[in-house]
Order: sequence, then C-alpha cells, then structure tokens
Amino acid sequence: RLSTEYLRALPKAEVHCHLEGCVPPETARRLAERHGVTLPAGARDGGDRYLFRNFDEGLEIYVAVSNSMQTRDDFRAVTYESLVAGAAGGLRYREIAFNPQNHPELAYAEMMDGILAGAREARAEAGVESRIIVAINRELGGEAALALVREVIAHPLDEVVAIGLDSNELAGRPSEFVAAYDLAREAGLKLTAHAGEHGDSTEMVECLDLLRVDRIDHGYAALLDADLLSRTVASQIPYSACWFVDYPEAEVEGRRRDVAAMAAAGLNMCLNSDDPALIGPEVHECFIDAAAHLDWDVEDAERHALSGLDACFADEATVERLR
Ligand code: ES4
Ligand code: ZN
Repeated sequence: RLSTEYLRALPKAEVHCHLEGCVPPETARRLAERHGVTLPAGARDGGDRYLFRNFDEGLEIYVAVSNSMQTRDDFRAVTYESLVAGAAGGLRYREIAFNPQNHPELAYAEMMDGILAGAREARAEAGVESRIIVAINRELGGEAALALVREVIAHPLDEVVAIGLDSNELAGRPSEFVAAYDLAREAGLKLTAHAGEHGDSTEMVECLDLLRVDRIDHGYAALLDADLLSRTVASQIPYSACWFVDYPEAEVEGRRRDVAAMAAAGLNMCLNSDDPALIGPEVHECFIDAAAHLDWDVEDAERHALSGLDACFADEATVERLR
C-alpha cells in the first residue's frame, strides 16, 4: 500500500477547482464580518468545517462566501492562500474556476487583477503554476452569460484560458448557452462545462454537440448511456472527475464507484478536488483516499497524478515543463 507521505509529495495537477470553494470557514467569517455579509448557519457554526446536508445547502454557502469576497485584495489573498495550501500537498498545477457573476460589487478587471497577483505570489513562493477559467453561473441564463463572455474578451489575459459552466445543473440546460460558447470559441478560449453530476446524459450530449466543449466537468451520467460512453471513450475527450462529494457518506461511496467505473471503461479521466475548503479534503487527500480504495501501485499513482496535465488548457511549453 502506498504511503501517505509518498502520495502527498507526488507532483499533482488538477483542472477542476472553484476559487470560492477554496476559502476556509475562518477566512470566510473574517471577510463576511469585514464587509457586513451574513453567512448561513452552516458557515458560522462548524468551527473549521462547513456544515451542509446536500448540494443546495452547499451551493448556498458557496454563494454567501462568494458575496464575502468584495475587494481586489480579497481575491489576491484567497487565490494566494488556496494555491499555497494545495502546494503543501504536492500540487504543481491548478486550473482555477471562478464565478464573476457571484461578485456583482466588483468589476471584472479588478477581480482578475487580484487573482493574478495572488497566483503570481504563489508561483514565486511555492512553485505552483495556475491558469484561470471564467465560469458562467447557469442559473442566471444565456443573456447574462453572453454579457460575461463579452467582458472576458474585452480584457484579454494570457492566464485566462477557458470559460466554464457551473452552479445548479438542474437550473439551466446547456442549449441556453450556445451564443456564449460560440463567442468564446471564436475568441480562442477553450471550453468546458459541468454536466452529468446532477443532470442526466442528455445534458452531456448537448455540451458536446451544441457547446462543442473541449472537456467535461464531472460527467458520471455517461456510465448510464452506452452510446455516449463509447463515443467519449473513442474521442478521449477529458473528464475532470471529482473524488469526493460534499454530502452524506452513502453518496461518497457512490462517487467512488462511479470514478472507478469511468477509469475501468477507458475514459480519459483525471481526479480533482472541486471545492477543497467547502468539501474538506485537499487534492492530496483525494489521492490518498483514491489510492486506498482503488488499490493503486506506484505506476497508477504517477499516471493519475499527472493526468490533469493531459486535460489542461495551459500552453504546451508550460505542460512540458511540468511533466
Ligand atoms: C460546484 Cl461541484 C459544483 N458544481 C457546480 N457548481 C459549483 N460551484 C462550486 N462547486
Ligand atoms: Zn465543480
């Protein structure tokens, strides 16, 4: 059995991690107090853990924590601290998604400036590389998404590599976002989207056929759709799977089974933390738990640890340097 020291030190890359899900409760409470934001009880009463029983409650905390990040320096500090925390567990590369629409009090350029400053500090001090995904909140609809993509394009930045689509999968079908994805693609951005975690495989097919995504975030519903499964095994489009779920133990077991089945089916899959502070485990803890449950040997561990680099949207020279 692989030791935790080995798995912690192993250089790892991940591509599915939400910035606002990287804020520890103590930091969230400090920011909320500073800016006069009321956090839900689950963010106030759990000490060093967030307390929630299902995805909706988790998302409610996520949005409240997002609302507590209101200045350029809040973004700088959260980005810096989250990357350093990852690097302490062997993280070498992270693609960070964030939701500008959940921070209406701050201009896009200011948020980005803070995030990129934090990323630069973490790169210099902890040797962790990063890129940014601007994530669309699907609950706010296609028009707002299009406006967001226009804003992204108006502020071109080398570190901003892609757009994503997240928040409640049951609140907005991918087909609503065709115009936003077309515009982003024309501007040279890469495309990813959450699908097949809470929604069914038809949403994943829409992501492939209508949004023409370069990657699928989650995607467990492919296991229930033989056509989609064989299609994506053949295409080898990357899936960014997440090892832990945020709610009861039964669902964690189900997730472990899904991830194991995806790998066994031959999908091009990498392992990610999703929301390390909100859910609890950092990326190295995902690897420690996965190694134990999937009975990895050294070869398996090394392959999984860098599979995020096969799925990532950084330039080739950066990827080669990290390999
Ligand atoms: C998220 Cl796991 C997940 N799914 C959708 N939206 C999200 N935002 C933060 N974490
Ligand atoms: Zn996610």
